[in-house]
Amino acid sequence: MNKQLSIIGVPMDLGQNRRGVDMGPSAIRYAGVIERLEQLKYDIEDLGDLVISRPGEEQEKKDNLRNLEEVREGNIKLAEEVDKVVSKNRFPLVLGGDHSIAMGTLAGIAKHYENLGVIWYDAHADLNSGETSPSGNIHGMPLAVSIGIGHEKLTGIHGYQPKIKPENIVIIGARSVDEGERELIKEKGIKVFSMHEVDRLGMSQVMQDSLGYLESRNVDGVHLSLDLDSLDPGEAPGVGTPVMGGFSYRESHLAMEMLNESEKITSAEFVEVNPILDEKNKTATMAVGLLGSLLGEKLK
Ligand code: 5AB
Ligand code: MN
Ligand code: MN
Ligand code: MN
Repeated sequence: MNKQLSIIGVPMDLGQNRRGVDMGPSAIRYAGVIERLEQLKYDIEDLGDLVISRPGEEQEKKDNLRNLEEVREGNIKLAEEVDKVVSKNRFPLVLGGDHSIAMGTLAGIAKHYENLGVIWYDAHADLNSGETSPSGNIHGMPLAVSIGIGHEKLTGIHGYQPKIKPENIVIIGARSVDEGERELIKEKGIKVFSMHEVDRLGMSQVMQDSLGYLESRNVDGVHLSLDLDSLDPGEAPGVGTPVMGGFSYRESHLAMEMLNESEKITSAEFVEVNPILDEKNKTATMAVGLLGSLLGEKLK
């Protein structure tokens, strides 16, 4: 694992319609992320939080894309920051904010790779577009946008597209997938380990298969995009779009440890922590625990 790590907070909540997820970076910082990584002997550069501009007066939701201009603008800034971090050969760690920020993170990272792989650890597939979305919320679209599907104002962020190939994606934990997303998964042959597979095979096998799949794709880097709603809402209640039947903290811990052992992860983002909906900052604390395992915490 690259021990030179840069942290970027992104207080973005415009990709969905529940306030509070913009406080995610603060909550994760408050849960002790920096101290935790310092103990693991990382050389940390904290770039602070990006400034996300608020929408002016209440806007009309054009093309079924809520806050399109502001979400685009925030992601353009994020892509530039992440790009600089990768150019310095540092590991980018992005703290959200809602999941729409994955568009900017991937835009900044992917141009540095020939064949980037992505692990999407989420209760959802985030493969909607304005045409298929039941909500118009852009946090349900970043994976589609990153493979070049969606509004040009989003797919074109950072001046190139697509960012990633659909066959280099592994979705883990999906249990709430919309009709249009299902079709896209089929059409593009996207690899999905839904909750069904995790129940049948167990997390250990699923992680082994996921890593094996990406290896067979000859990826030259792997980005982990971890949405905290992948966890069961009973354990991690501080998320805006909870879906029951999720991962336990222990299962996710194991997943993170296996990713660490693989030494394949080259960038990561932890998103969708909403402290207003949380209980005593539990969800942010879990995010920090998982991050610790991902980045090498071990008992022996
Ligand atoms: B999240 C839903 N598919 O598009 C939609 O939390 C939920 O980033 C999206 O995974 C959830 O609105 C987006 C119903
Ligand atoms: Mn989700
Ligand atoms: Mn998500
Ligand atoms: Mn969510």
